[in-house]
Amino acid sequence: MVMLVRNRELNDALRSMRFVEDRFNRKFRYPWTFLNDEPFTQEFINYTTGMASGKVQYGLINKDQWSVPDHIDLHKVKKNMEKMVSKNVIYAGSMSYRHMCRYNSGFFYRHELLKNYDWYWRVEPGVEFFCDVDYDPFTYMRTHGKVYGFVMSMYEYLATIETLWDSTKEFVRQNPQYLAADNALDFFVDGKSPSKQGDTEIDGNYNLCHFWSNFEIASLNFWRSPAYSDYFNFLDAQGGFFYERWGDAPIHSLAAGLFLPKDKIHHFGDIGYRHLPYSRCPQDEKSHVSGRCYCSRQDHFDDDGYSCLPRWWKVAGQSEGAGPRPAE
Ligand SMILES: Nc1nc2c(ncn2[C@@H]2O[C@H](COP(=O)(O)OP(=O)(O)O)[C@@H](O)[C@H]2O)c(=O)[nH]1
Ligand SMILES: [Mg+2]
Repeated sequence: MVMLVRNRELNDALRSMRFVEDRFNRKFRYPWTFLNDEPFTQEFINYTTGMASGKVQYGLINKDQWSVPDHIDLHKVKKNMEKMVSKNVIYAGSMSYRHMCRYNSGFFYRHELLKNYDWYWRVEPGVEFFCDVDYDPFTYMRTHGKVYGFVMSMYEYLATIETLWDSTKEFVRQNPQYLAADNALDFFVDGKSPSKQGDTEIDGNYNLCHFWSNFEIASLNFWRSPAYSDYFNFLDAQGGFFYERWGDAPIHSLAAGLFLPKDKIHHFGDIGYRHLPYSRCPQDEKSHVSGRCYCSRQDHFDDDGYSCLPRWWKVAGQSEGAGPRPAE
């Protein structure tokens, strides 16, 4: 269980932990890893240690992974930030948000404390889990050959990633070997027919669909792979983390969708989840009559107009709804 978090978010961190522990982890006792760009306070450590059912570890982020690289033109960053602020783009004026997105994109999986792990579940402060998870999702991922797991999917704000798609296309042009056969390009580009083995280029316009990365259950080794490392380094050299405000969500999503066969991406249809302003609640009767879930079925982001999940169901060839509940 991995949480990147600030000291002042202690209460929200405890709230997320309470949900995760009650719904899942008290049976499994997976260790928690907390990461921060500043040292954790003793209070933060004491309270989160108390809430955890398993081991806890606290990591400080290296300064050089949370600072502006030398090749970035700070004058241009400032000018672009002001432009984005005037357009009311969310988090447009925040430098720390940019560091956070870059860290989640390119560094967390290389942290010393995660060195011995293959899998992680990303938990953010202030989220809620509505349903018991009474099987081990890590085991599910491993035994079913899955690499990336998500719960919600939606459109990104174009103003935050204006050149991300062009950069991604350029990266794939230069590195066609990384484009997976049977990738999920048709999730990102409308009207695209499913890509076939032997396709070495991607084209079309990005529809902004991505997996919401505040929840992720995924393989750390995918981010450590040559394909993703090269992709991150390429993007970092473009400077879009600072000149724009590239988020880790579209970057993780594009990488998973292009460098993996789509059947390695898993939608956790059985997980009830809230990260404001959205929540989703499994719709199948069984999840409710069994008492497994406590949530309102009106909290149904999946087929909201802003959700990309209907596209995912089509791309993945899955029927809509709560999705199959993994066998225990
Ligand atoms: N240590 C640290 N964590 C941060 C910082 N900014 C954001 N985070 C964490 O990064 C994640 C995303 O930030 P959040 O404020 O939830 O952004 P949002 O979900 O996109 O609205 C959360 O886990 C935050 O606790 C920061 O400056 N320092
Ligand atoms: Mg958040």
